[in-house]
Amino acid sequence: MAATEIARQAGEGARGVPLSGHVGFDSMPDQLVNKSVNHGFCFNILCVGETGLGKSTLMDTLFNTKFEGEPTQHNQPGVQLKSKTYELQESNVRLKLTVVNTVGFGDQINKEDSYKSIVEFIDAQFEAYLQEELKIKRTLHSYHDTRIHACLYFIAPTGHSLKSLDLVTMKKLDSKVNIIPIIAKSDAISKSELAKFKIKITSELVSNGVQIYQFPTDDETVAEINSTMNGHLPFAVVGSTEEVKIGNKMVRARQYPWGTVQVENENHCDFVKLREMLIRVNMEDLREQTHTRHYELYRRCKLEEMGFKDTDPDSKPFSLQETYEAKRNEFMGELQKKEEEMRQMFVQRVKEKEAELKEAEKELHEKFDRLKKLHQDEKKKLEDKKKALDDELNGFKQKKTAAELLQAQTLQAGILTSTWFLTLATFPSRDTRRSRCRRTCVNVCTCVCISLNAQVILQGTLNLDNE
Ligand SMILES: Nc1nc2c(ncn2[C@@H]2O[C@H](COP(=O)(O)OP(=O)(O)OP(=O)(O)O)[C@@H](O)[C@H]2O)c(=O)[nH]1
Ligand SMILES: [Mg+2]
Repeated sequence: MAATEIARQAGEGARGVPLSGHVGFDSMPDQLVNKSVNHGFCFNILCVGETGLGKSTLMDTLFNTKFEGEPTQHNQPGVQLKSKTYELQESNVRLKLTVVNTVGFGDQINKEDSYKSIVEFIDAQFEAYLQEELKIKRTLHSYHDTRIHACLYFIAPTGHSLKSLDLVTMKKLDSKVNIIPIIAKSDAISKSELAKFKIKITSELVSNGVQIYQFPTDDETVAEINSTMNGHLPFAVVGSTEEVKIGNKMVRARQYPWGTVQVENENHCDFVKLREMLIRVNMEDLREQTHTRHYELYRRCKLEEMGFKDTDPDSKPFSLQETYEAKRNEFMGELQKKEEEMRQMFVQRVKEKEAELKEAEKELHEKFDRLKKLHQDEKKKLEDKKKALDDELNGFKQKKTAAELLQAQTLQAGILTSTWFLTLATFPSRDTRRSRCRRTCVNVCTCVCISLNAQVILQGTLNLDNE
């Protein structure tokens, strides 16, 4: 290579110098290959498609193995993403393959939100990678990169057109992942219908602005095959792990009463084209596109959202430190504002609470006064009642005394009368009789008087009671 050519390739600012002999850095590509082979590769495929469209069968057919894909029921409440990672080895190359399945996709009556969990899953993988990148102690060389490198979008072989669900989902995913649309179970449509179906799908994708992955044509070694294959999209595939003897060869095929569909026969379906493009020719490009295009977009949006930018308003470079300080000041300002707002709110709440408490206190005082008055009234009533009862008791006692007195006097009068009659009978002397009789008369009269007096008192008491 001429010195000028070397200088041109090295770019401006570097001077090309010719070598006088072999140095050895031409082994760099080999070193790179060896390093990559030792480290191993990882590839992540997302299969989006309705339940039972042949996703698991196609994965098994593509990698010539049996992954543990269980059939899904059609009664899922929403779309769930299930990922499984497998270690594969071919010659001395190890591949860490992750297959992500959209379980329950297209099974709900309302399919409006079906794409959401897929978008969230893809973003979550980007976020995990970004977090790893932003760590102070990064371990990206040993980090298991789970970002989706290829999304195989399974289209049902209706022969009509794309469903709204397909268009909406692909539109939501096209800026996040490399979409490769494929017509699943393509043995279900005739050759002429399939050709029309492909044209219809392509025109619908174009008219709806859905960006599907284009096999790269910038590398001249694969430019021709890739541009031819771009014209065959979407690939119409058939999957099968069943082996059938055709001639003297065992081939993977699907057998029907009317004939056999050979999976790897390019006249029967595009399975071979898909395998060539996905695995044998463009696997590295898919990985690269994921990192340089889709992840880069996610990272840029995320960092901008966080307030990071490359240039200030005057288009001068803005360092990370400056961005951090600007963001920090902004944050502190906001924090202070929030603190002040909260303080004001607290004072306001305290005032409100105080007013409420004062109101409650006032109400309590009023209630207390009312109860106190009620109690005093009640007390007065009880005292009056007690006084009346005491008076009644005193009256009763007086009546009892008078009654006892009357009873005693009546008894005494009776005794004296009996004594007088007895005296008359016992003392015959006239004088004695007269004096005794007089005394007895006085006594009787006294008794009668006392008795009458007692009766008057008693009568008076009764009258008083009646009043
Ligand atoms: N006609 C036809 N049938 C297929 C094809 N691929 C798979 N099948 C059949 O379709 C049925 C479902 O295949 P799966 O591979 O389990 O489909 P799936 O999409 O993984 O299903 P879920 O994981 O349950 O959503 C099976 O009976 C397969 O044999 C195909 O290319 N053509
Ligand atoms: Mg499956």
